[in-house]
Amino acid sequence: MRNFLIAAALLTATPALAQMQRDPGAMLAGADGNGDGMITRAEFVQSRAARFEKADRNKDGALSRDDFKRLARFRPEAAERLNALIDELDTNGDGRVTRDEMARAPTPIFDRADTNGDGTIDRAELAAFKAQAAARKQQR
Ligand SMILES: [Ca+2]
Ligand SMILES: [Ca+2]
Ligand SMILES: [Ca+2]
Repeated sequence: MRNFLIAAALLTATPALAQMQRDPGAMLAGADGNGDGMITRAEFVQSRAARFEKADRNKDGALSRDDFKRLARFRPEAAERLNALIDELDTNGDGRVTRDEMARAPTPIFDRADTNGDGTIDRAELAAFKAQAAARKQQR
């Protein structure tokens, strides 16, 4: 659960990513790279890597505190969560999360949607996940 919260925090890194966080169902649907209506784990990780490229503001191939300097000025609490995420995913402790470390990171949203655990989110699972997300939104 903690990983899920931290991953969600990462999605707020940029406005485009924040939009995805508000609608994880749309985010999953957007991860369907080959457009066959099903999302494989590989497609999900690939889509996450694309978001990683966007968050890597200084384009040095890793996420670090340097990438969130501007954010830290306007939304210090968001930057704080991102820094916590870096600490969590930074497995070798150099203060940077590389593409490799990101690729190996847990996939809590994917795992939640893939209810039968076969490594693919099929149309029914995606529909169920979206319905769940919508129901949660109404409860708030
Ligand atoms: Ca697909
Ligand atoms: Ca960077
Ligand atoms: Ca499945």
